[in-house]
Amino acid sequence: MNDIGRMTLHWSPRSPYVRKVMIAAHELGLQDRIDLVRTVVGGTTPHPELMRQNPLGKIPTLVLADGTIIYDSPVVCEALNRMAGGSLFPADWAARLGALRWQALGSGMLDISLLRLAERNKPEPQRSAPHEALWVGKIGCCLDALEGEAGALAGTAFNIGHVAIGVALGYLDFRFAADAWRERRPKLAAWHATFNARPAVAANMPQEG
Ligand SMILES: N[C@@H](CCC(=O)N[C@@H](CS)C(=O)NCC(=O)O)C(=O)O
Repeated sequence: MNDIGRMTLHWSPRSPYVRKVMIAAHELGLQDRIDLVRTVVGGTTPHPELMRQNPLGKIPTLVLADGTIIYDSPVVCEALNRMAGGSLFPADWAARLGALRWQALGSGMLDISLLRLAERNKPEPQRSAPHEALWVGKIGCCLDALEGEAGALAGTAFNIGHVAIGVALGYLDFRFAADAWRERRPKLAAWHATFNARPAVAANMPQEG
């Protein structure tokens, strides 16, 4: 690990995708190798400086010690895992496929939640009730599927899928607490409590600001 040097992460305490990366870095013992740069994105204001490094203008964007720039959160997490020789991305193909599917499910839930948040922030007359209903229905469907997989989540070695799903559920708590997703999903709620108890997770709770 000695040749990793110092890395720079475009960071925000509000971004759930950044939170994925921060939790992965802590799980892998790399958090002290990363300098955080508070980077404000979103809305309609472009960020030319960030876009020179990542033309998508999105965070997380990680700059390695040698200047190599990597994004998005799945790629950054896999790169960190490889640097640390970790097991967040299992070597065994079947285990890896399961971890990647859970990661996709968690990331997809975040994608929907961010669309929903943007819609909620629009003036009332511009909001689309059919979209809100579609997104609420999809998130409900994901939660019900995860309630059915809670035993597998609890019984599988901790991997990037757990990080993504735990962060997606945490984002519902952060932005959509009124949804009360734990109602009717006791097994998933119990698994999420074990997730929140991990030091890497507790050290990286979402925050305004
Ligand atoms: N698929 C990307 C999504 C990253 C993303 O959308 N980040 C948001 C912040 S939470 C962002 O940068 N939004 C700015 C924009 O879309 O212009 C990932 O997993 O890293």
